[in-house]
Amino acid sequence: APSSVFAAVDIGASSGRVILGRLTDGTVSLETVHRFPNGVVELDGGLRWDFDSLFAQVLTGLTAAAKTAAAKGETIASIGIDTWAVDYGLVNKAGELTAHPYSYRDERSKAAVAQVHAKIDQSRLYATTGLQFLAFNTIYQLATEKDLDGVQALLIPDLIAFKLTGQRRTEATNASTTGLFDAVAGEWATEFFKPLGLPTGLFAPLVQPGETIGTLLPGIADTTGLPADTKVVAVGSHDTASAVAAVPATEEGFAYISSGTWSLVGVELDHPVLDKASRLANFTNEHGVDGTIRYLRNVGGLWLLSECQRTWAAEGYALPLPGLLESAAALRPGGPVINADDPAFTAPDNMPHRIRAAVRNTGDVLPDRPAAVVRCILDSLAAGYARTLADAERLAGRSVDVVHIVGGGSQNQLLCQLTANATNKTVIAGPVEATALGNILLQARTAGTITGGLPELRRTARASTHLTQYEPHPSHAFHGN
Ligand code: LFR
Repeated sequence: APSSVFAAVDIGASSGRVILGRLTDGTVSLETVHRFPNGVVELDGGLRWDFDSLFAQVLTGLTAAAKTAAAKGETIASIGIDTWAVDYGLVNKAGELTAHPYSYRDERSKAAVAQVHAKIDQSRLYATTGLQFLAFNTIYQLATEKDLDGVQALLIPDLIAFKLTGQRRTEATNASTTGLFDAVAGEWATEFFKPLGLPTGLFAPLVQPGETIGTLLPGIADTTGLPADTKVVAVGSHDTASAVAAVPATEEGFAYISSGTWSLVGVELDHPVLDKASRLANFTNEHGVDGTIRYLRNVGGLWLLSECQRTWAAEGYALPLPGLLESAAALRPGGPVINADDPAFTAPDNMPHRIRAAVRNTGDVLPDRPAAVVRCILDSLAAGYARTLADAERLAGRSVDVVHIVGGGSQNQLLCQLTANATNKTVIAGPVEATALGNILLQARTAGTITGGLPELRRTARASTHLTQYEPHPSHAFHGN
């Protein structure tokens, strides 16, 4: 019988799930007990997350988890939570949300960028936080808030942990995406709070992955059927931190691409790179599990594709992904390529239209077929991955032998092959559920079920995953397998 079972609450920008993870003989098996759609909603004059329904989904998932475990005579040792980064909810003294949390896709923070940089020079921000510039970083979102007196900002996973346990904490990997976190000290960059008019106690105290946040509130235990002493444990609560912890690498010189709604492309380092070249290339030094640095850049992601599908469906064409990818794979290489991380693609809108316009701006034309749009997206992502990996090698003084693609994109054979071609490197694809796996691995180590550092966690990830290898064929079209 499996010795321990752990529950991962893993929510991405387009879907969420509650997954049970079991460790048997050095491998983890995952069982999804609840899956639900997620997405930004137009609410109270902005693009926001409907947090109340998200939290209701979390409770439904935990209830299913409790039931599944009980039916097998198992006890859930702990719960870990990871979601996308950057966004927060404001909570008052009574513990109530003062508004629906904004989404990073809302454009209000764009106008606050210049305001923030007028108070603190961008180069000074980078020298301390090492964070890539994105107009939606927490620091710019906070600059749009009118009244921060008497409230606390809880990042989305921390908000879920608070609702489950009553404990207010900020998990450190996600804190490193705020723009208010010192990348070297691993503490809040307190010197920036005053000039920006932010209360010093705006954020709750930091916790590290592996620390216990608390146990379930009585009402939560009642609702879900979980024992009241079930622990909520901090994991890499930034989904990308959990995904990188589960990269099944055994090689020294590996790079990773966490490919989902976004693509996070980079390497793992011991120390941040904070120099000017790094800032100008807009690389980030986010904190990973076990004091590592996730040295990476956000490249556009499969959001471009899912938004196209959404647009086509709204126009009356429901085009399922397998067929689209097959037609896209049949097209010749060398088609138009655009900058997949152009902020023009961030907000939800007519994506095929915006992609066509971007191609036109390069002086090229895009044939009027969905397959051509899809191929353009994938060629552009692969080109962006290759460029970013070359930058990472140069800026970090590293050489990369193998590229691991994890997350939803690892299932996209065309994208994986195009990436191998564009980078001229071996690509190893999998696991798909890297975020949930990283979440579970951290919990298992916290419980003492597995021991060791990231190399051991990664060996376990490798033993638990079916991997697919792609070799570069730079001059050939994609030959599907
Ligand atoms: C990926 C991710 C990225 C972050 C973006 C916005 O899901 O967490 O790492 O830059 O979403 O939060």
